[in-house]
Amino acid sequence: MASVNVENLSALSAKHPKPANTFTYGTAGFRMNADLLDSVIFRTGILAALRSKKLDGKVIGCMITASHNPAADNGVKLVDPMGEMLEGSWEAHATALSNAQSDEQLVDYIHSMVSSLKIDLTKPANVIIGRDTRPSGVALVNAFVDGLKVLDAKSTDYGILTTPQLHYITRCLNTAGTPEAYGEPSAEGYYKKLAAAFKTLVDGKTKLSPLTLDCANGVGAPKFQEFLPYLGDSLSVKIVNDDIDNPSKLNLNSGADYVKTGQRAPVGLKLTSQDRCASFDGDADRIVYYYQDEDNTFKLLDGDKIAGLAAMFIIDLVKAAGIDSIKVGVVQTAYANGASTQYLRNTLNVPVSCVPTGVKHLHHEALKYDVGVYFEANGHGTVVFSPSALKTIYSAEGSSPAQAVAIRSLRALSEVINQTVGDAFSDLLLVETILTQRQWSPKVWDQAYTDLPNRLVKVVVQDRSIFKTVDAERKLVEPAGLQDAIDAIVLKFRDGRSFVRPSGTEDVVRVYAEAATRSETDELAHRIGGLVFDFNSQGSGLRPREFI
Ligand code: 16G
Ligand code: MG
Repeated sequence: MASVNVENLSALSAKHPKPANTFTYGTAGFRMNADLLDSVIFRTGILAALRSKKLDGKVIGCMITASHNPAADNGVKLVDPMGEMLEGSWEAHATALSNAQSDEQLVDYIHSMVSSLKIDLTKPANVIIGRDTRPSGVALVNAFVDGLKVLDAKSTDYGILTTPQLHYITRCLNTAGTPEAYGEPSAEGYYKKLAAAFKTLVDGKTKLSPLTLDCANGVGAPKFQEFLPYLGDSLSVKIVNDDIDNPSKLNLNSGADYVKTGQRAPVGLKLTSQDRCASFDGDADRIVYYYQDEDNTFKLLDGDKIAGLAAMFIIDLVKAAGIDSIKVGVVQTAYANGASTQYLRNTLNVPVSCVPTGVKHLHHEALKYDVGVYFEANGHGTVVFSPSALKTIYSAEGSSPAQAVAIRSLRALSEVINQTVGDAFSDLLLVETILTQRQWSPKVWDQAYTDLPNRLVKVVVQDRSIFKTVDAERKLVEPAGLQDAIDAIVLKFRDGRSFVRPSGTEDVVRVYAEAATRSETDELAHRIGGLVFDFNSQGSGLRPREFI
C-alpha cells in the first residue's frame, strides 16, 4: 500500500482553502451557496478517487448541481458504478474530509480510510464529471479535478448534462462488454436508446396533442431540445422556460418544485383547458404533470399520480403478456397522499412500502420487488426491473399475438425507463407512452382517485437536529412528548394525518398535513406547525426564528 504524496496534496490544497463553515454530505450530497463550495468539492474529488480505487478502478460519477435550489447555490454528489447514489457508509467519509481543519488532518483521514477500508492506492482511479447550467459549475469542476490529481485519478469531463444522464453514462461505462451492458456511454447513446424504445411503445397509435414542457430555465431545456430530433414525429413537445443564458432565471417561478409546492402553473406558461403540461426541475431528475379543468381549476398530477399510472399500466401489461408471476410493488414516502396509497392498495391490490425521504431509500426498497415502482410525491422516481424479471420478460414468447404484443411493450418499457435513478426525460416518455396507448387525456388519468387536500409548511428552528424520527419519518421520538401532542390534535380531524420531520437539505423542520377538506387541512397544518414552534421555544429553551 502506497501512501499519499503529501507535497503534491499540500500544493493542490493551497489553491482550495477551507472556510470556517462546517459541512455535511446530506440527502443529495453537499449543497449550498456556490461561494462556499470550492474546498468541499476539491476534497470530494479526493473521495471520488478513493472510491474508484476501492472498487478496483471502476468509474465513479460526479455531478455538480444544486437541482431546484436558487441559481446562486451549487452542489456535488457522487454516483456509484451501477449509476446508483454513493454508498451510504461513504457519506460520513465525505463529511469528515470536507471538515478536516488542516492538510495534516486531511492526510491523516485519507490514511485512516486507506487502512480501515483496505484501499490500495496503487490501483487506478477513473472518474467522470457532469454539471448543470449554473455558471459557478466551471470553476467547481476545476476544483474537483484538482482533488482527483491528489491521487492521480483519470478524469473525463462530459460538460453540461442532466443528472440522470450522468448516472446513465456511469453505468454504461462500467457495464460495457458485459452481459449487463447498459448502452452507449454518451448523451447521444442515451437519446438513441430512449427514442428507439419510445417509438416501439407508441408504434401504430394515434399521436396525442402536443405537450407543453416547462424546463425551469435549466439544463433540461438544451438537452431536451437536443433529444427532440431523435424522437422525430413520435412526440410533439413545446418547450417553455428555456432561458439558460440568464442564470438568475434558473428555477425562478418555474420548475417542478415551484409547481408542486405552490400547486400552481409556472410563470411563462399559459394554461388553457385540457392542455397537457409538465415541469422539470433544474437538473431534470424530477417531473410533475398538470392541466386545467373546464372550470379553470389547476390540477396537479404529481409523483403519486405518476406512480399510480405506471403501476396500473405495468400490472395490466404483465397480465396481458401472460407472465403474472412477475410481482409489482410500489414504494412511497410519508409525503404520499393518503388517497394514492389507498388506490394502490385497495384498487390495484399492489403491496406498498413506505420509506424515509431521499431517492436512495426508495431505490433500495424498490429493488426488493420483481418490478418496483418508486416515486416521491415531488416527482422524483422511476421503475426498477429485477434481473430475474428481465430474464422472464426477455425469454417469454407468448402463446397468442396479443401476448406477443404485450411482451414487446414490456421489453421496450424496461428500456425507456432509466433504471439507475429517477429521470424526468424517461418518466416523461413513460407517461406519454401510457397516455398514448390508452388515448387518455390528463383528466382521465386524474380520475383514478381524488387527492386528499394537503398542506406543507416549514418551521424555521435554531437546531433541527433535536428532531428525531422513526417509522419512515412518520413518528417523532424526540423531542419527548411532541408526538403525543401531535396525535391528540390529528385525532380531531376527519381523515387527518400529519407528521413532522427535519429537512435534510434546509435548516428547517417540515410539517405535512392532510385531512378531508381544504379548510380542515389548513387548520391542521397550522395547529401542528404552531405546536412545533411553541415546543421548540419552550421545550428546548431555543428561540424559534420563524413559522412560514
Ligand atoms: C433531496 C432528495 C429528494 C428529497 C429531498 C427532500 C435525492 C437525489 N434528492 O433533494 O429525493 O425529496 O431532498 O428534501 O435524494 P428535504 O429533506 O429538505 O425535505
Ligand atoms: Mg433535481
